Amino acid sequence: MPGTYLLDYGAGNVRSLVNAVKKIGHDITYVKDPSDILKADKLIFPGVGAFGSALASLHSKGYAEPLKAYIASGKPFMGICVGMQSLFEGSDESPSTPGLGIFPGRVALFDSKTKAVPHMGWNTTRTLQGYEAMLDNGLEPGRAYYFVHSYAVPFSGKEEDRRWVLTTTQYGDEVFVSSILRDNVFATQFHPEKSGFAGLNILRAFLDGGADAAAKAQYAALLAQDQQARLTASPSLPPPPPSQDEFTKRIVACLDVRANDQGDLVVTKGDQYDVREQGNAATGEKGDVRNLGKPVELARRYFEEGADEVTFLNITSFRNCPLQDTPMLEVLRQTSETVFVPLTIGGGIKDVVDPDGTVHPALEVAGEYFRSGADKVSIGSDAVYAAEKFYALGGKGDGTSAIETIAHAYGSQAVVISVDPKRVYVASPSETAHHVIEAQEPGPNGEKYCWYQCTVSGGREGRDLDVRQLVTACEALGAGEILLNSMDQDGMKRGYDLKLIQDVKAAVHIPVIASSGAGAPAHFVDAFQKTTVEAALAAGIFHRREVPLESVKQALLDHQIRVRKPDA
Ligand code: 1PR
Repeated sequence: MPGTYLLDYGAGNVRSLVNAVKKIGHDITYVKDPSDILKADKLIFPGVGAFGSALASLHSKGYAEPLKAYIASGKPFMGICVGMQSLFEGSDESPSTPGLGIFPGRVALFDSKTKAVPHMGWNTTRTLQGYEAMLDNGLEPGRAYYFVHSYAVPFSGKEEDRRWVLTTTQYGDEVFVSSILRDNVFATQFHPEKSGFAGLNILRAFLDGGADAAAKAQYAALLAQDQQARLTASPSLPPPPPSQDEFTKRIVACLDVRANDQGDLVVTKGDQYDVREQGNAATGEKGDVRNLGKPVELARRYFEEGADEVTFLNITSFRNCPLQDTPMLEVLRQTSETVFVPLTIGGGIKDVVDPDGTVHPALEVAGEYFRSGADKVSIGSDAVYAAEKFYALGGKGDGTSAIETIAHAYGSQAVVISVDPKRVYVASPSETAHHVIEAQEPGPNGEKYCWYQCTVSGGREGRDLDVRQLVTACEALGAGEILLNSMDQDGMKRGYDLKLIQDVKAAVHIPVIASSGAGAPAHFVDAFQKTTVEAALAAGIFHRREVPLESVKQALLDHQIRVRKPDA
């Protein structure tokens, strides 16, 4: 059957892409057999995961040769992320695996000495082929798109490369190829399906065979206004405009989810992890679980209000939860129909045991979540146990932890570590063997120092492991990002624990999300001005509509902190 086909080799979240295509009114069929590839009128190859496993799957499923033949036939092709990288000659990620070799050059690892790697977040693009080519493919100058990758094709700056490099992007001190366009082949390093409405425009242009009238009118307006636009639109391929790092800070909306006493799944929010209403002080009885809304509806609201990412934490999943009963799978499926920014799911990413004794390894659990629409999984308790084992083995993994198995199969960028630390105050650093810092606030007895104890089971149990030990072990095991909570600041609206955040930032090269304690836009400004954190998360103030997301972004823009502008 002719039509648009999706080349999926089972390496991650393609549900979002399918949902994005449906959202803009098109159908898409999965390639099930190599012969389907040549039947397609249009083909999308959304590579997820690692270069080596993507190429190995293409070959083992017999897709590689039909894919090359399809591209040679001149029919429209769109590659995304590893789907773009696969078109090159090879990648440092898997040096012995040849790429398809349709474009010259190799994919290389970003340098993490000067910036966090993966490059995870929103960044803009600069065109080399002119605004018209950009707009024809649904890209808009100045718009930010969502990237998540550790490897990229460096931009050589050679004159001939400009004939296939549609846009470049700068991350820190490196300029790389962020989209390519030559004849029927269009591919992006970023994820259009995760880039909000701006990304949907790209998919629409590909599926409709060009930009719509509104985009063309915008192009004409740009040309009229902008000298630079006139230059870059010239067919003589002038030098690209000077590149600039326009990577933005991310604002993450977090939804803590659990069943209330009536058995309904609700978004809740605690103060210092206590999610129940004040009960009866006389009897000491606790109140109900706080109910701040429905997960799918709230996630959609945050997407529409401009959240750069949405995170769900299933906060009671330390109680064993049989895989098929996991209500979060359905929450994700429904959310991914309306939310087109990255979705993270946390809680219960570990080996789970069904009532009949069947064990589902963490990798299988994570796979269910990815197939249901998650882009990243967040690991809490199990990461603490993995770090303890890492040190027991003398500072190495044994390949069996959830972090290692999931990162190996889906890539480090898909593995977030959710840290639930609690301050332990000490009068002097010599009182403990743990890594001590000067406390942001003095302890109850005037102690000036503290260490941060890792906890498991939603903060119910403290372990003999400090946060620095945890994050460095998890990074070594393959984690791609840290979600750094604070049990002391959670829900208190006094601002983030900036000392803790900068201490963790200094210990790792992967991105860190500041979490817990945001009470006002100024707290986000502090997080980005006083630490080098990549993202800041909040929950309570957004759920209660005390601080609109828009005012957080405006406050950051007012302080010259780059953020993604509201999307529509
Ligand atoms: O251990 O892998 O099953 O994961 C459990 C997950 O559930 C962990 O990510 C853990 O952080 C989370 N969790 C468990 N219990 C609670 C609780 O609150 N009782 N929530 C909990 C943690 C922290 C936040 C919160 C920020 C921002 N919530 O992520 O959203 O502190 O809040 P604020 O802006 O209102 O201050 P596993």
